[in-house]
Amino acid sequence: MMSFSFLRRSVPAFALGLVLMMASAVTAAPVTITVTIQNLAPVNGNFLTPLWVGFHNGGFDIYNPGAPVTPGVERVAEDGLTAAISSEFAASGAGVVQGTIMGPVMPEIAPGQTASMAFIVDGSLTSSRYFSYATMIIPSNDAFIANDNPFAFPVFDSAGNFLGADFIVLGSQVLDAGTEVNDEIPAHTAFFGQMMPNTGVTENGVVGLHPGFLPPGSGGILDDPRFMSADFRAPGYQIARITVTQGTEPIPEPATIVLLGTGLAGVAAGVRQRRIGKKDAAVKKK
Ligand SMILES: [Ca+2]
Ligand SMILES: [Ca+2]
Repeated sequence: MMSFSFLRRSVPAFALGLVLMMASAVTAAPVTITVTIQNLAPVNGNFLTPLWVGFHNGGFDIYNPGAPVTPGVERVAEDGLTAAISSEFAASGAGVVQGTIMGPVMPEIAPGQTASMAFIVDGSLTSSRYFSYATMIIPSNDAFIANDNPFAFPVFDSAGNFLGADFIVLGSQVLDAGTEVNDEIPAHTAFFGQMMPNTGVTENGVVGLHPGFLPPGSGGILDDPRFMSADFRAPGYQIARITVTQGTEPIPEPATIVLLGTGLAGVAAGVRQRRIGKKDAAVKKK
């Protein structure tokens, strides 16, 4: 009898616990976030291939300095192709949300151009807590940028609050995948005359900082007028700014900030809400 009354008394408490759990699940609803990449190279500088990005639990490590790359990273670094790294990401089980962000005009992202894509992620899931990226520097044999440390960019904290990211990748951080010899022969060099992917002299090397392009006068990339300013080893050379922001808008533009400061915030917020509402239905390529 005692046990029955105990049960009767504990039921409301248990039910309350359930309600609270459901309430917290509602607060941690999926949110829309936008990844934006801006090519910061000067005119006649480096282009970038479509940017691969993924959200994960910290268990997806793109590369390690001094070690050979995976086939997926080789395809990014040599040809800017992301299908293989996407498969590796999916197979890792570290995350479920990923994408490839194309340039606004052509797949490549030209100097000065900005490209972005919206994603729906649930920050309450550890599987969406960290952000990683990889893209190829073109033209090049196998130059790329990507984060070494999978925990480098927590875009949500442990409670699921959005943190975002905003960082600049410098030319001094460009990597050599160690998979293709840097001969800069046009027929071997992506975006420089190479007609087929996976062509070039195999290097059988490991990932390390890129030594830079062949010096001007040696018939390499820097001797092509289209890429005369592509020496990313030049002091202060910036490759890209990458941001992860909440909502479907990329980096706030100066005009938006002025608007917010002059009391038109309500109008701006209304416009923003409508846009978000529209894009939630089919969030993908912006
Ligand atoms: Ca690593
Ligand atoms: Ca190389």
